[in-house]
Parts: sequence; structure tokens; C-alpha cells
Amino acid sequence: MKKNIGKQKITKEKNKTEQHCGFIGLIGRPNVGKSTLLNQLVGQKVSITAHKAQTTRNRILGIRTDQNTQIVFIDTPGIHHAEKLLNRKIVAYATETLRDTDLNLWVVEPLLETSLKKGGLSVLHPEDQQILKMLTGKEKQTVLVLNKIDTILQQQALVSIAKLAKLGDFAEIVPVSALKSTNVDHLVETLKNYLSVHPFYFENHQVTDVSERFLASEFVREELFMRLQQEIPYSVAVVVEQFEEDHKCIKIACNICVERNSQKGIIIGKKGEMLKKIGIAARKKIERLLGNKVHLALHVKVLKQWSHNAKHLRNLGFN
Ligand SMILES: Nc1nc2c(ncn2[C@@H]2O[C@H](COP(=O)(O)OP(=O)(O)OP(=O)(O)O)[C@@H](O)[C@H]2O)c(=O)[nH]1
Ligand SMILES: [Mg+2]
Repeated sequence: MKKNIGKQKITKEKNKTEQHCGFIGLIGRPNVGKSTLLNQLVGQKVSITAHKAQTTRNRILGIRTDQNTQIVFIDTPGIHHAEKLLNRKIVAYATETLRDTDLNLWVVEPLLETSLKKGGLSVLHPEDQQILKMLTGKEKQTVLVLNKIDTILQQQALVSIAKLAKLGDFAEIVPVSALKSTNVDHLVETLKNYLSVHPFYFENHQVTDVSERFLASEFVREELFMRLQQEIPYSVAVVVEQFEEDHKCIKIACNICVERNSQKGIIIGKKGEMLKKIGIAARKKIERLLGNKVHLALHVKVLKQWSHNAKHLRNLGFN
């Protein structure tokens, strides 16, 4: 009898210390809130967000470690019909991610009111229909996340969930508001059931795998995305040319690459006002990230048709 009690204790201790991990992809069409959700899931801004579509251009890891569990979330660019070479590359980052993960979160927005009267696949946006096709037939499980529930009534959320549930064999359907952080903790607890026993892939304190240098360039791009109109946000790339720390501050210099001279003029603005505003706002964000005083210098450079050019794209890190 004594022996058995001893055995039980050992098993319990082992379960407590056994580590559980998993790679979980955030997949969805542009602007549904994947990056906002990633930032909430890891409790820190590691991926930039904007009200415009196609903000994210890379695969961005966000790591959440709680006691004996570690979830590695992978934020991806929104899947859309892509014509430009840049867009074809970023969509490929998203579709390739589907293969590398243990589980995928398909993030969708609430169904439009006009769609609530429809049935079947037609309730979905065409881009979501394409994503659903990619997700079905795979051995991997999909958790459907209905985001932005703060924008609809509970009844509408229930009808959306009922319609979406009929479209596939989802492991779970979880409604959340990434913006208001509603139900995000419940989502995390649900996802913990899908992890496997494996030693942690990353250090306990690590929140992302992207460098401070990359995040600095992204914070500048976020300001460009928020402040510029029409095609300009889609014609900019930001490259860090200098990132040096001295005893007083961190000196960062970035090139903002645009495709045409006219775009350069708009970004600089009258008497340099626009570039100055972008620089001040981005510097504040970078200072918060680095916990240090930052000197940020921005230069605008024309790189003709970079988003269509394979060599320029390679040089800008889109491999
Ligand atoms: N009301 C509301 N807005 C949200 C919510 N989540 C995200 N948003 C907003 O939706 C917009 C797009 O958010 P992102 O996180 O950049 O979307 P994304 O899916 O990463 O977009 P891409 O990177 O372009 O694919 C931003 O303006 C967010 O503030 C939410 O739960 N509720
Ligand atoms: Mg994004």
C-alpha cells in the first residue's frame, strides 16, 4: 500500500515538471486582427497592426510561457489574391506556415449581416473560402477564432458561430475580442489541451525571435501605414542602416525605400513636417520597446519598382 502511494506521488511530480509545447499558426485574410491577437496572447507588442489590410509582411513568432507550457504562436501575413511579386512572396510565407505548425488558428471576423441570411460557403468572403479550402483535408486540426465580437451583439455572434460551425470539422470555435482582450485567456487555456510533451524550444523569458533591429524598422513602417494614404503604405520598405548604443542613447538610422519620386515628396511633406511627425511617433514606440533613449534618423530613398523586383526584394530580406 505504501509503495503505491509513493508511485502516485512520483507520477504527479513528473506531470508537474513535464514541459508541454506547440507551434500554433495564426492564419486569416488581411485585417481580421491576427497581429492584434498575437500581441494580446504574448502580452507585448511584437507585431505591428493597422486599420489597413496587408500590414504584416513576415512570419513573426510570439512566445507565451506559463509554468510548464510554452506556446509558440506564428503571426502570418493576411492571405489574399496577390499580383505583385512582394505580395506573392508574403502570401507564400502564410501558406507555408500552415505546413510547419502543430495546430492552426483560423481568425475570422463576424459574418456580415447580409451573409447571415445566406447558407453554406457563400456566408464567407471569397478569401476566407480559399483559406478554408487550404485548411480542410489536412491531418492537422484547426481552431476557428471569431474575432471582433466587441463590434456585434451576442445574438449575432451566436448566429455567426452556428453558420461557421457547419463549414468544417473544427477542433474548437472560440469567440474573442483581441482589441478588448475578451476571452483571450480562455483561448489560451483551450489551446493548452493541444500541446505535446516536449522540452521548451525557447528560454522562459523570451517573447519573440525577431531582433530589436527588425522591430525598430517595423515601428517606423507602422507609422507610415497609419499616416499615409492610398498606395503609399504598400510602396514603402524600411531598412535599418545603423543601430548603435553609446553611453547616452541608442542611435538608429533607417532608410525608407519608396518606388517613385512623387512618393518621396509626400513622405517628407511640406518643410519636412510629415517625416518629422513619423520620426517622433516611431521614436517614442522604439524607446518604450528598448527602455532606453533613442536617436532616430530617417532618410527617404527611391528604389524604383522595388516591390516588383526579385533582386531588390532579396536585398530587403524577402527571401
Ligand atoms: N473592434 C475591433 N477591432 C479589432 C479587433 N482586433 C483587431 N482589430 C482592428 O483591426 C485592424 C486590423 O488589425 P491587425 O491586427 O493589423 O490585422 P491583421 O489580421 O494582422 O492584418 P494583416 O497583417 O494585414 O493581415 C486594426 O485596426 C485593429 O485595431 C477586435 O477584436 N475588435
Ligand atoms: Mg498582421
